[in-house]
Amino acid sequence: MCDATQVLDLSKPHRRRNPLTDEWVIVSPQRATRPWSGRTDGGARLGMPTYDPNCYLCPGNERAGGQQNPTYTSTFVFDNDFAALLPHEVVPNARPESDGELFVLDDADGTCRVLCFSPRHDLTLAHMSVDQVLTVIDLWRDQLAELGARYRWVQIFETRGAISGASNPHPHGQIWASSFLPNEAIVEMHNQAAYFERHGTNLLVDYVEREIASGDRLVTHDEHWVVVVPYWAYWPYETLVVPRRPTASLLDLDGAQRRSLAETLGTMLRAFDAVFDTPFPYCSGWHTAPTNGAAGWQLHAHYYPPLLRSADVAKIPASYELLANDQRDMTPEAAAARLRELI
Ligand code: H2U
Ligand code: ZN
Repeated sequence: MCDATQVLDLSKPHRRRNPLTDEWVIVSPQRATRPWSGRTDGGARLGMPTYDPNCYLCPGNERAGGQQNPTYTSTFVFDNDFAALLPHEVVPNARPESDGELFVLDDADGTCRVLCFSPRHDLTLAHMSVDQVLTVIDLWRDQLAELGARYRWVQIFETRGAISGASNPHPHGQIWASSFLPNEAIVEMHNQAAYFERHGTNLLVDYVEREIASGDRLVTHDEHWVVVVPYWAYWPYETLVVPRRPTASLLDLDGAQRRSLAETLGTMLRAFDAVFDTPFPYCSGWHTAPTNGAAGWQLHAHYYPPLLRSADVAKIPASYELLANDQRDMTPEAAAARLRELI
């Protein structure tokens, strides 16, 4: 029998709970040394041109649908030519015909857009100036203001790098706005509201102040923003970017918060790139409050970078994870310490 009073040894397998989703992750630090002869992927992009005549996002070029991009000089937005969600103007609202509880149907009303962050094909957010990143933040906010007037959820996101599934290295993100709340939004809304009900404060505001006090999982912070590898991180170098004071939406950011965000994102992204000396791939996006409001909601961005042990070895969700439970090897504390070293 084990001694029930013993303190859990965090260098041995243990589980941590994600309070945003109420899901658990298994942390198995002792496995990080196991041998590896699995998949590798091509890493760095060398000799990238500033303009690529074959890029469908570069200024002046033609897109797959036959549309021509303007010769834009800052940022540029267009409706996705292969949109996953379509607005009711295109697919009229119809009464969903579910067939009992086993065949449930609903419509998928929404708008999808592509956001070009810069006319420069070879740039990344990590290497843009603070003012250039500020124009991207303004673009996110303008889009949220416009689409948020029509849709309940505005998912702003960026997929970077071929390993993460990006179709093009040109610096860009996307927006999928929908009249329905997607799964992640429902779960985070529920858990933040329940915490707010219990404590009268925002879950993530309380959480990041505890992280600043401990320092164990901090990546970078200033008076406005905090970046941490969350206690419950799943991806090897996963981060959470959170404003320190209660802020529900990207639209609530004041000028000082916006400037600090531009600086903070740059600091974090350059540390990412330094981990394996390669442009770090990731899936990332903003969780800004549902546009009709949500109690206790705190604005935040998730960064989910898949790279694990080198520029070309990514974590792939394993069978046990798909069947049973998420699991990671390196501790979140070790990942945060590594990122701090690289700032
Ligand atoms: P990703 O690299 O993040 O997949 O984004 C590229 C998006 O651009 C993708 O959703 C769209 C694709 O549908 N696209 C266009 O809208 N027009 C094009 O000419 C090519 C790609
Ligand atoms: Zn391009």
